[in-house]
Amino acid sequence: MKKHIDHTDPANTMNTTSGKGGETHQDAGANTQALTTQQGVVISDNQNSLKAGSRGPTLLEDFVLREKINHFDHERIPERIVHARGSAAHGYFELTESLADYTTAKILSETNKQTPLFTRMSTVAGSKGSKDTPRDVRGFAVKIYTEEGNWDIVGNNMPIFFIQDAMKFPDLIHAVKPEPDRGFPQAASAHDTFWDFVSLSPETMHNVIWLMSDRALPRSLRMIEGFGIHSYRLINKDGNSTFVRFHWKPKLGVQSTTWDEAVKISGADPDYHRRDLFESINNGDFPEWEFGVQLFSEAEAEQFPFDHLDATKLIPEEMVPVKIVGKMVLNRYPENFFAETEQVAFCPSHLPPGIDFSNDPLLQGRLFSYLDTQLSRLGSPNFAQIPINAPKCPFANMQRDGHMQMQVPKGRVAYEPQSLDPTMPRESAKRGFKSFAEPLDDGVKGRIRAEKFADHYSQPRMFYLSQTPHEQAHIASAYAFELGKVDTPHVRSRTLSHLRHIDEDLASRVAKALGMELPAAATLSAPVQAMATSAALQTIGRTPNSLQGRLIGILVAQGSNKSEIERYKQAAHAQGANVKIVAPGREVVLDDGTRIQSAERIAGAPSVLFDAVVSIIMPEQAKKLAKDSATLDWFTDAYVHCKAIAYCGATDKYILSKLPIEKDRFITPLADVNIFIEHAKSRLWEREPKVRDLA
Ligand code: HDE
Repeated sequence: MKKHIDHTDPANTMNTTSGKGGETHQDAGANTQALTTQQGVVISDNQNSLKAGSRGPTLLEDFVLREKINHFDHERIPERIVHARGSAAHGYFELTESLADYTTAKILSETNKQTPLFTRMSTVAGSKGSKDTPRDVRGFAVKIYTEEGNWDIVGNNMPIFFIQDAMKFPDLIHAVKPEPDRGFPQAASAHDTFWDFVSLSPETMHNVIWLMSDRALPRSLRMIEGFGIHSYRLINKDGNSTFVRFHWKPKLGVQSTTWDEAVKISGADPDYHRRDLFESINNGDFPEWEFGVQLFSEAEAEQFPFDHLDATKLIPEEMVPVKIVGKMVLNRYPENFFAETEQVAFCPSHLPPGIDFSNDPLLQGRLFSYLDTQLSRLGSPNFAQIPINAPKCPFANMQRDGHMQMQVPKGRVAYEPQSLDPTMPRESAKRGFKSFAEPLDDGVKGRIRAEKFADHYSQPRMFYLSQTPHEQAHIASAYAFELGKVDTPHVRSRTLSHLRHIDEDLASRVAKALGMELPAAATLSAPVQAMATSAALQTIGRTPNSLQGRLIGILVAQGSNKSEIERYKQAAHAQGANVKIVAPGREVVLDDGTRIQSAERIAGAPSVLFDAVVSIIMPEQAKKLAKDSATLDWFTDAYVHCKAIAYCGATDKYILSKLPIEKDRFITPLADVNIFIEHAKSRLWEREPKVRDLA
C-alpha cells in the first residue's frame, strides 16, 4: 500500500496534507540523520498513527504517537509573572577603565577582555504573546558570565521604580495587570485599577510620570537606556565600600515613537522590537551600549536632598556624573527562543565577590523573589544547570538530586566538612564572597518607612521641568489619554490632586483635556523641593541627529525609475540607515526592465514601520494607488508623525494633493535628496500641534 514520496519536492509534499491515506515519508537514507523517539529508536513513519485497518481505530500500542503528543502537551512552562514578553541576545562585556581602586571584582578591574553575556529586554505588564509597543516600562536584564560567577544586573529602562518597599509589589502588579473579573485590558495601564492604586500611593508618582513620557514608547530596544536602579556597593581589597548605581547608554542614543505610532505599530507588527533586534543582529549592525557607574561615598550620600536607598529616586547626573568604564555589544541572536530567552533565569542575588547589596528595601525583597519564582517557572532547583543559566566558570558544591538533575556527581562524599575525599570542594575565606561589614545602628524592630522617603513630588517635578515643550505636551496628553480611559471620577480627580504638586500647569492641561475641574491639591507629607533641572532626562532633546540604525521605506511600483531608487538607497546607506522597498506586490519590474523583490507589500508595511519615507512611482501607478486606503494612510501617517517625506511628481499630483498635507520643509521633491537625508535624521515636531490636539 505504501508509496515513497520525496518531500523535498514541493509537488509531492502536497500529497501528505491532502488527507489521502497511504502516504509515507522520505527515507533518511544512509547519510541523513534519522528521526528517532526520545529513546533513540528510529521512526519509520512520522505521518500516520498506528491503526487497525486503514480507517482506524488508532491503537493504544502506538508509543511513537503517544510520546510525540505527550511531549507536545507539556511544551509550555508558566510565563513570567511580570516581564513575560521579552527578546534577548548574546554578546560580550568589555571593561575599558579599571575600577580596581573600588572593587576586587575581576569583571570591573581587568580591562580589555571580552566576557560573554546574555541580555533580555522586556515589557512589564503584558503576557508572553502581547505586543512589543505598549506604553510600558522596559526590563533590561543582563547576565554576565564572569570568571568569578554569574553577575545579573536586572534593571529597567527607567532609573527609578514605582514603589519603595517590596511589600507593595504584588499590589502594584495586580493593579496594572488585566482586571481580574473581566480579563482585560491586556498590556495597558490605561484602566481604573492601575490609576486607583497609583493615586492612593503617591510614591508611584515619579515612575508614573516616566511612564507617561516618551521613554515608555521606545523606537527600538537598541535605543533604550538601562539602569540597575538600586544603589549597590563596590568593595575593594581593603574591605572599603563605595556606593554605585549602574547605567547602560545606547550607542544609537535614546529614541522614541509617538503614541499614535506605537498604537498603529502594534497592529502592523506586534513583534516590532523583536524583529528589529533579530534583523539588526543578522545584518551585522550589532547593538551596543556604554557601561557607566555613578560612584559616591556614604558621606556624599548624606548630603543628597533625598535618600539613595529609596528606589523612587534617581541621582541626577549633574550631581554625580556617570563615569563610562566599559561597553556591551550584542552580536548573536539566540539559536532557540525557548531554550535561551524563555529559560533564562535572572536573579539580582547573583553577584561576584567585590560587589554587594545596599539596604534598599525594594532590592532586599527582590533578593528573595527571583530565586523563588524560578522554582515555579522552571520547575526544579536545578535550573542553574540549564545551559543558558549555568556559569561558564568552574562550579562545585554539595547540592544533590532534585528534579531533572543533569549532573552525575562522583564519590561517596556529599557533605562538608569532610576528611574522606581531598578532591572535593571546600570553602575559601580568601577568594569567597564576603558581605560588607556594615555597622548597623540598633534601631527598633518594626514595619517602618524611613522619614527621608516621604518626599514624593520633587523628583517628578524635576523630571517634568527638564523636558522640552514637545515632550511636556506628550506627557500631558498621555495623562489625559490614560485618565480618559478611567471610568471612576474620584480616581481621575485624585490623580489630578497629585499632579498639582508636580506642576500646576501640567495639572491644568490634563484637567482641561478631560473637561474636569481641578480638585484641591493632595495632602503633603514633606515639602516639595526645588531641584535643578537635568537635560539628561530628556528624550526628544537628546535624540541624536543621525540615521544610524534607522530605517527608510521607499515606495515603488511598476515602471519606477531605477536610478532614483538607487540614488536614495545609496544616500541612506552612506549615513548608516537601512532601506526597505515597499510595493503593491512582492515583485516589481522597474523602468529598465529589471525585476526586483520588494521587502513588503504596501498593505503590510504602513509608514509607522519607517523613520522616513520616499515615493518613486509613475503616473499610471500613482493614479491606481490614490484609490488605495493603505497608500493614503502611508503618506498621512508619515505626515502626522512628523517624518520627512520625499516625493516624485506623480506622487504629488495624484496622491499628496488629495490629502490634508501642508507642504513644509520636511516634505521635499525627489531632486533634493541631500535635504531629505538631513531631515530623515530627526522629526519636525513643530508640525505636531497642526495635526494633533495635544493637551
Ligand atoms: Fe522584578 N521580577 N520584581 N523588578 N524584574 C521579575 O522574576 C520582583 C523590580 C525586573 O528578563 C520576576 O524571573 C519583585 C525592579 C526585570 O527574565 C519576579 C519586585 C526592577 C525582570 C520579579 C521587583 C525589576 C523582572 C518575574 C519588588 C528594576 C525580567 C520572572 C521587590 C530594577 C527578567 C522572574 C527577565 C522579573 C519580582 C521589582 C526588573 C516575579 C518582588 C525594581 C527586568 O521574581
